[in-house]
Amino acid sequence: MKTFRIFILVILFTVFSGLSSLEADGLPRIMILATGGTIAGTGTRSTQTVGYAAAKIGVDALIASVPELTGIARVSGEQVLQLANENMTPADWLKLARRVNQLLAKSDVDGIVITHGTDTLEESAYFLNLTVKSMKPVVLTGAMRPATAISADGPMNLYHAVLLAGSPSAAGMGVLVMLNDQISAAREVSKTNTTAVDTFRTPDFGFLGYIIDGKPLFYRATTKRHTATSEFDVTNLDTLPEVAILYGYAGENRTLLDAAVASGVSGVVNAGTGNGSMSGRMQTAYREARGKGVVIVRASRTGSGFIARSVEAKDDAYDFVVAGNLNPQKARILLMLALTKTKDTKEIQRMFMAY
Ligand code: DAS
Repeated sequence: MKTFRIFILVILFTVFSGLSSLEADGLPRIMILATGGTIAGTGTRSTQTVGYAAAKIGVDALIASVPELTGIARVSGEQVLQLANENMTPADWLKLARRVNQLLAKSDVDGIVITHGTDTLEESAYFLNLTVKSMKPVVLTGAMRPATAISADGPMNLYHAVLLAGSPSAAGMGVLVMLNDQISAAREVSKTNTTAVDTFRTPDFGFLGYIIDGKPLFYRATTKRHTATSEFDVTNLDTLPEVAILYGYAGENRTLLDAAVASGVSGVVNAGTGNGSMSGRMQTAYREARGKGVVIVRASRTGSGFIARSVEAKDDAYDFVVAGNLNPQKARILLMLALTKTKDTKEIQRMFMAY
């Protein structure tokens, strides 16, 4: 009996001392999911900042290149994709969303960092903002200079992203984008410059906060629904409805719209001129497309501002939806997800105001 008691005590001691050594450092456990992009890119010389090869370095090498990470988090990595991210597809978004949801459901994962190419980073970020079912931090980061460049921006961006993903202040803020010391909301941020390191901007509202000397400082939050309060669920989806974006311009003709409709798209986002305006000729074409069951969303090519209903087009009469202040590429994502739930344009318009 005595031996048995000692045995139990030894087991309990082993378990608890094991647990306490696991948690003794108090560091958040952050999973880094790598998808490629310039942050994992290599050039042939240290001064090369264009024309390099994206998506060459694996996640372990990325983590190893920032040894300072061991001081702020217990980090592990997973190579989910390895692409120049202009090759990202909706199937990749679904894969990423599923993996993020699986990982965040685990009690030993406190936050996620996704390393991503900057070209489509805002699209993946907004897709995850609408489909991740957790309040735990999810942070996307990338780089404008390849890992081999003098003054590469990737290592500091990765360090800041891990810091942010491990910070309680980032919980419940929606999916975040962390580059160039600035914290931005997935819904609002957009790549605005082809090569500059300060390319990620939020027209109209500005960024949410920044990291100063290792501390995330938030100054505002987005008021739109996201993550844990989102009604969209992609758990059982293998594909998303096809939605095209068509760019408006002076003298536009209907050829591309007709081709999109003939190809069987479920929706079209018009990146319209100004306040989402369309010529009389294009209004007729879009109205006819709507008559064939295609959902039409009016957005703007201007890069900022709100599309008002029934101002530049007869939205009520023609049964169009307006994008609010979502840019066309984000309006497309919301429409794709909306169409997984409904074809009712009043419902879809409600979603455009809520998200
Ligand atoms: N082509 C880009 C991409 O992978 C490069 C980048 O990451 O900035 O998205």
